Amino acid sequence: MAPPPDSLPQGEGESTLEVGRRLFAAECRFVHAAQRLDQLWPPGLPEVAFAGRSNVGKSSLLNALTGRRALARSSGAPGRTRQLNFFELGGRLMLVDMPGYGYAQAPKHVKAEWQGMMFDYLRGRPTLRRVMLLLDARVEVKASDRAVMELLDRAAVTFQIVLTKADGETAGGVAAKRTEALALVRGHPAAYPEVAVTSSETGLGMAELRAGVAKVLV
Ligand SMILES: Nc1nc2c(ncn2[C@@H]2O[C@H](COP(=O)(O)OP(=O)(O)O)[C@@H](O)[C@H]2O)c(=O)[nH]1
Ligand SMILES: [Mg+2]
Repeated sequence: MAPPPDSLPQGEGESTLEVGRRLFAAECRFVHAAQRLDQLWPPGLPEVAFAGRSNVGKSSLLNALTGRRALARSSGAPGRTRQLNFFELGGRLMLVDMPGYGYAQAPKHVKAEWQGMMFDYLRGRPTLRRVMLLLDARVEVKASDRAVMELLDRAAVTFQIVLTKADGETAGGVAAKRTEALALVRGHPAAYPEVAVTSSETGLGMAELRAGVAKVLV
């Protein structure tokens, strides 16, 4: 039987890490930015969205995963990405950089607008295969993180917790955070049973995360 068109054939004996490496070695290009729901890219390729609080490291992680320094703009000023940015990877997959949530200093109506769009996207996107939910390894889990996990449970969208900025925390601190994240996973039916530990600065966990993203195509 022919494989479904978006499947990624795994050569005999090829490791999942190699499949991930190969997927991310393909060309990745920015295709679209949506400021509002009615501007979303038409659903087509399977999508993997990167969500998390403002400044958690979403854009940096996308850049590190794809090995491009400035594919997704990363900035020191939190709350600047207020759009859904769509990046096509190798004609197989869409990577979606989401606006951050939980940034307190934005004007209320602006926050409501872009968080409304984000929630609607997460709830209703037919092609959304997985959400990478980023949590800062150095910071406690916030109410807004829990709210998003509950929303993803209700929408039955599988999410994987990804700890970011592990380079900025002690090994013991990262281990404690991972244990906390694994406990969260057990409490959320939509959570994927693995927690990724990453650093966009050092490249820690990138090969594994590429493999994790590639798995949605199998
Ligand atoms: N130490 C460290 N800083 C990081 C890492 N990833 C991102 N940052 C910094 O965190 C800030 C926010 O990153 P950005 O990717 O723009 O976050 P976003 O708002 O979630 O897209 C920037 O100043 C980055 O340089 C990391 O792995 N380690
Ligand atoms: Mg960003």
